[in-house]
Amino acid sequence: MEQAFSDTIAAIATAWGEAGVAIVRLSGPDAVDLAKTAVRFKAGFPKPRLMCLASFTDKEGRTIDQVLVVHFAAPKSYTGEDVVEIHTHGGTLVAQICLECLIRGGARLAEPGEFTKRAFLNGRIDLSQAESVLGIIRSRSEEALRAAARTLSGELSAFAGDIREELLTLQSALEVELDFPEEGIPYRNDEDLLDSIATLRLSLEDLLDRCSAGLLLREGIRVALVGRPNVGKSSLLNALLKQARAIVTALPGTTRDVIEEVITYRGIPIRLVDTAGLRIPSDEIEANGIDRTLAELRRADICLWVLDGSVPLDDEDRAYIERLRDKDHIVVLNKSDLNKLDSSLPRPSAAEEDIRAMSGSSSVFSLSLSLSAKTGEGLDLLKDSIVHFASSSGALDAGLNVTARQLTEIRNSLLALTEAETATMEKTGQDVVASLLSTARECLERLLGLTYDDALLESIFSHFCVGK
Ligand SMILES: Nc1nc2c(ncn2[C@@H]2O[C@H](COP(=O)(O)OP(=O)(O)OP(=O)(O)O)[C@@H](O)[C@H]2O)c(=O)[nH]1
Ligand SMILES: [Mg+2]
Repeated sequence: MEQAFSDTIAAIATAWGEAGVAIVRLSGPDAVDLAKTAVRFKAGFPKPRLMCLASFTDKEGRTIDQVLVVHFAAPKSYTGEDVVEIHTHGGTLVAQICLECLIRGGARLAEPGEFTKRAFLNGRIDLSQAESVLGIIRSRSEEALRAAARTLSGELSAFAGDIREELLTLQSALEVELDFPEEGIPYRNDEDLLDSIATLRLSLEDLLDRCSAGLLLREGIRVALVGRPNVGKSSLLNALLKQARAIVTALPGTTRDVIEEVITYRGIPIRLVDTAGLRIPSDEIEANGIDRTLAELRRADICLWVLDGSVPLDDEDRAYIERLRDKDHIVVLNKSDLNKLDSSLPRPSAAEEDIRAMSGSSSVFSLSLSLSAKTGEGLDLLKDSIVHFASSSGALDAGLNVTARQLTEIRNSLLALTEAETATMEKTGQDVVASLLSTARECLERLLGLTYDDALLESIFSHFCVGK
């Protein structure tokens, strides 16, 4: 895979705006020569990996800035090529002048992600590691960052690489048998084959779980606040955000559209989605809002079914809760403060028991708790429960940060492997099984970037920023 590029690329690697330093990065065969034309060193060009003070001068030789320069000699650099970084003072003006000077000298302005693309094409990292660099840049929470770091360190590649090798071994064994049936006893009997495929399927399912968990950490746990009008969904959103984001009134049907905001709790992003209350709509706008609520309910990782806990449940409440049976959910009994004021109202614990008896099949996350959006009582418990939900899916310690593309490849690989398992069970024929194993393997090869085309690289690296 080793590739040598003849041109040298340059870009500002730091963000625009006022800052202590800005970094101009060069990579390619002329990186050192180009740096020498732009900056002057008192004691010669620095040894690799040693930072050295230098002056950056304009066309007339006047000093513009004191800079620090570091050289990473090929192949021990991010890109595998000669890399030179010039650290100027920030904001961006000096860095911009320095970059223009390097371009005049013959460097080419780097495209988005081109440094990382070179790292990949020069065999320094594989494609899944390259994509996890993007995950690190985009992480908005510590847990997501840790998941991206695990992927960058090669955990995903090692895991998927092992499964790919085993698929290859299995497929070759089957193909040998198909090509040379006269060679005697079949290499494997169907039970052995089925065992091997099932083991691989379990590994792949495990990988998919870890990657789904990683995606959860990066995108945030999607939490839909759903319920009948006036139960306090928007009040709960505002209380969790600690700001009056959504309009709250005593009139049922206040919220018409979907409102989405993110909070971070214990290092985990939680994406809160407030929705229009569910009821028979009174006009077209509300009907539209309710359609969106139902879509959000399907899309969410977990649903907060909000109830007014100060009034007894009625049949409509029961019917709604029944429908939540197969969705991960927390039943929130809001307005607990009112119960304390009026002791004649039903005790919340009684309602909780009622709900516990009704909601949740054994395969979903199901919980009920009472709280008050008004006083804030019980909010921490709610946030802890959401995080608990995330950790029960294994997200926190083992999550791997993947892109949607990578997740699709893993899903497709699993799909092909499951079909191979069925085909083996139904004795459809070893040629069909071999071809399905091959499809499963190819998905993993695209995941790892063992096979790729320009369009794929373009679609991956165009999401990067310039200078990375
Ligand atoms: N006492 C008390 N009142 C609350 C609480 N939460 C909300 N309310 C009140 O309940 C009413 C409805 O609150 P909203 O937050 O607008 O309810 P909603 O579920 O978003 O209603 P829709 O948008 O119409 O579906 C308002 O008058 C709130 O002040 C609570 O915890 N305690
Ligand atoms: Mg509302």
